[in-house]
Amino acid sequence: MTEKLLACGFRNGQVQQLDLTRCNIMGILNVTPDSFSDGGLHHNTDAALFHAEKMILQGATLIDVGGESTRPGAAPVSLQEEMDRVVPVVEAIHKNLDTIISVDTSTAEVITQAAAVGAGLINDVRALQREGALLAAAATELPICLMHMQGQPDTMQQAPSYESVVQDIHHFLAERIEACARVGIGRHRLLLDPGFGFGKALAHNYQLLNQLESFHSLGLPLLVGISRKTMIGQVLDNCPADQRLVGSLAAAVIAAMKGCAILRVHDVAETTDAVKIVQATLAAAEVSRL
Ligand code: 7PM
Repeated sequence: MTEKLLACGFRNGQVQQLDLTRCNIMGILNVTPDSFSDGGLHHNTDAALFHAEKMILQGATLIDVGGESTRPGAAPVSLQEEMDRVVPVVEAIHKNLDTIISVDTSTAEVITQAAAVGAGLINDVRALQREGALLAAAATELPICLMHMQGQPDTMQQAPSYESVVQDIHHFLAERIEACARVGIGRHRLLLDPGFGFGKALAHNYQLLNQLESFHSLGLPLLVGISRKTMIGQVLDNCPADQRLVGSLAAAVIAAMKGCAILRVHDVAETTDAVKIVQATLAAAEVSRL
């Protein structure tokens, strides 16, 4: 079974603990110039710090810093560029704000450098499959989120195809848990994410959301990112990203009801309120069993 607390690095000599018995909010902090939902507003460190502080005040217990745009059709980013975007922001947040910093990267060097300046969790959409990433992540001793993606960001939405999307992703994640074990990354350090929108057609995404609880059989905490994604827009008359708040909250409530430990979202204040209602509902079931 899942442990209660996840150790996410240190801050001022203290272990930073993440409570896995509740649904935590991870606020998205994009530091790409082409970030699809915030227009790259946080490209300089002060603006990034300001937005991170706002999300913490709104209820985020983690901040996910990402410097590589993985939106469908996105061009790859050079190592130096990703490093220059991500590392100063991680360092500034670590020095100034009391939060757990997640770093959204697949790059070994970024994993190492981000950990050295205060990252508390590695969030890899490629599940440590890039050259050197497994060993770099192992050495940090930090927790790692293993996400499923079919294909690569530039082409992944062209023809997503599965035998059974739920079973295929179970199989993939189980294989990556094994790969982690082989380099000494224990299960206690892992979180799993089915990767909504990453090489999935509309039906695949909703099958995954429908069957989300099936991933509990892998015995690890779940992280889910659905906020403002195309799968919301497609059900709502193809509305643009800035009109997907209500749909995103509905999806967040479904995922929280199904026991996910971390929700990765843009709209922190709104999602925090929605999840409080879920928590009250889930807690009531426990009370009635007494
Ligand atoms: C399409 C796909 C557009 C993905 C934008 C995105 C996730 C993530 C991202 C996720 C984890 C976005 C992204 N999505 N990390 N990074 N899980 N663990 O919505 O679903 O910002 S990038």
